[in-house]
Amino acid sequence: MIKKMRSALLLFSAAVLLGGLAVACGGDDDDGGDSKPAEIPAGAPMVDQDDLTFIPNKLTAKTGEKVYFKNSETAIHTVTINGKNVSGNMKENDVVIWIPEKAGEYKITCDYHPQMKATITVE
Ligand SMILES: [Cu+2]
Repeated sequence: MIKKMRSALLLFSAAVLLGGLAVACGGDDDDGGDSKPAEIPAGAPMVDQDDLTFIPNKLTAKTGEKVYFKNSETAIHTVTINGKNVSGNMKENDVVIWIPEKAGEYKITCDYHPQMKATITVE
Protein backbone atom coordinates (compact mmCIF):
# COMPACT_ATOMS: atom_id res chain seq x y z
CA MET A 1 0.00 0.00 0.00
CA ILE A 2 2.65 2.48 1.03
CA LYS A 3 4.97 1.28 -1.70
CA LYS A 4 2.27 1.79 -4.28
CA MET A 5 1.67 5.34 -3.11
CA ARG A 6 5.37 6.15 -3.19
CA SER A 7 5.80 4.99 -6.76
CA ALA A 8 2.75 6.99 -7.76
CA LEU A 9 4.32 10.05 -6.18
CA LEU A 10 7.60 9.41 -7.97
CA LEU A 11 5.83 9.10 -11.28
CA PHE A 12 4.07 12.34 -10.52
CA SER A 13 7.36 14.10 -9.79
CA ALA A 14 8.99 12.75 -12.92
CA ALA A 15 6.16 14.02 -15.03
CA VAL A 16 6.39 17.44 -13.43
CA LEU A 17 10.14 17.58 -14.03
CA LEU A 18 9.79 16.50 -17.63
CA GLY A 19 7.26 18.96 -18.78
CA GLY A 20 5.67 20.91 -16.01
CA LEU A 21 2.82 18.53 -16.44
CA ALA A 22 1.36 15.58 -14.65
CA VAL A 23 -1.44 13.29 -15.58
CA ALA A 24 -3.37 11.94 -12.66
CA CYS A 25 -5.49 9.23 -14.11
CA GLY A 26 -8.66 9.07 -12.15
CA GLY A 27 -10.14 6.49 -14.41
CA ASP A 28 -7.12 4.32 -15.05
CA ASP A 29 -8.29 1.30 -13.12
CA ASP A 30 -11.62 1.44 -14.83
CA ASP A 31 -13.14 -1.78 -15.93
CA GLY A 32 -16.41 0.02 -16.04
CA GLY A 33 -16.38 -0.02 -12.28
CA ASP A 34 -16.39 2.58 -9.58
CA SER A 35 -13.26 4.52 -10.44
CA LYS A 36 -12.83 7.59 -8.32
CA PRO A 37 -12.07 10.90 -9.94
CA ALA A 38 -8.65 12.33 -9.08
CA GLU A 39 -8.86 14.82 -6.27
CA ILE A 40 -8.77 18.47 -7.10
CA PRO A 41 -8.20 20.78 -4.15
CA ALA A 42 -11.05 23.15 -3.41
CA GLY A 43 -10.35 26.62 -4.74
CA ALA A 44 -7.63 25.48 -7.15
CA PRO A 45 -7.79 26.90 -10.66
CA MET A 46 -9.69 24.32 -12.65
CA VAL A 47 -11.12 23.95 -16.11
CA ASP A 48 -13.79 21.38 -16.72
CA GLN A 49 -14.26 19.69 -20.08
CA ASP A 50 -17.96 19.10 -20.38
CA ASP A 51 -20.62 19.48 -23.08
CA LEU A 52 -17.77 19.88 -25.60
CA THR A 53 -16.81 23.08 -23.83
CA PHE A 54 -14.10 24.31 -21.51
CA ILE A 55 -15.77 25.61 -18.36
CA PRO A 56 -14.95 28.35 -17.53
CA ASN A 57 -13.55 29.68 -20.78
CA LYS A 58 -11.63 32.42 -18.98
CA LEU A 59 -9.43 31.78 -15.99
CA THR A 60 -6.64 33.49 -14.11
CA ALA A 61 -3.78 31.64 -12.44
CA LYS A 62 -0.43 32.48 -10.92
CA THR A 63 2.98 31.46 -12.20
CA GLY A 64 3.95 28.14 -10.59
CA GLU A 65 0.41 27.37 -9.56
CA LYS A 66 -1.21 24.06 -10.46
CA VAL A 67 -3.98 24.44 -12.99
CA TYR A 68 -6.29 21.43 -13.20
CA PHE A 69 -8.11 20.20 -16.28
CA LYS A 70 -10.72 17.53 -15.90
CA ASN A 71 -12.63 15.61 -18.52
CA SER A 72 -16.12 15.16 -17.11
CA GLU A 73 -17.72 13.44 -20.08
CA THR A 74 -17.25 10.40 -22.26
CA ALA A 75 -15.95 12.30 -25.28
CA ILE A 76 -12.16 12.23 -25.63
CA HIS A 77 -10.52 15.62 -25.17
CA THR A 78 -7.07 17.13 -25.10
CA VAL A 79 -5.54 20.11 -23.40
CA THR A 80 -3.68 21.94 -26.11
CA ILE A 81 -1.90 25.06 -24.98
CA ASN A 82 -0.84 27.59 -27.58
CA GLY A 83 -1.01 24.86 -30.19
CA LYS A 84 0.87 22.20 -28.23
CA ASN A 85 -0.96 19.11 -26.99
CA VAL A 86 0.24 18.70 -23.41
CA SER A 87 -2.24 16.09 -22.23
CA GLY A 88 -2.52 13.34 -24.78
CA ASN A 89 -5.98 11.86 -25.06
CA MET A 90 -8.07 12.41 -21.96
CA LYS A 91 -10.81 9.96 -21.10
CA GLU A 92 -13.70 10.55 -18.78
CA ASN A 93 -12.50 11.51 -15.29
CA ASP A 94 -8.90 12.02 -16.37
CA VAL A 95 -7.24 14.99 -14.73
CA VAL A 96 -4.24 16.85 -16.08
CA ILE A 97 -2.24 19.33 -14.09
CA TRP A 98 -0.46 22.12 -15.88
CA ILE A 99 1.98 24.38 -14.09
CA PRO A 100 2.60 27.58 -16.03
CA GLU A 101 6.14 28.85 -15.70
CA LYS A 102 5.75 32.21 -17.36
CA ALA A 103 3.21 34.97 -17.07
CA GLY A 104 1.16 35.60 -20.15
CA GLU A 105 -2.00 34.74 -21.95
CA TYR A 106 -2.44 31.12 -22.98
CA LYS A 107 -4.91 29.84 -25.54
CA ILE A 108 -6.41 26.50 -24.59
CA THR A 109 -7.95 24.32 -27.28
CA CYS A 110 -8.92 20.69 -27.86
CA ASP A 111 -7.48 18.79 -30.81
CA TYR A 112 -10.79 17.08 -31.51
CA HIS A 113 -13.30 19.87 -31.02
CA PRO A 114 -12.43 23.16 -32.71
CA GLN A 115 -15.25 24.88 -30.87
CA MET A 116 -13.56 24.24 -27.51
CA LYS A 117 -11.64 27.36 -26.56
CA ALA A 118 -10.47 28.93 -23.34
CA THR A 119 -8.02 31.58 -22.30
CA ILE A 120 -5.88 31.35 -19.18
CA THR A 121 -4.18 34.49 -18.00
CA VAL A 122 -1.11 33.72 -15.92
CA GLU A 123 0.06 36.48 -13.65
CU1 LIG B 1 -12.60 17.96 -27.03
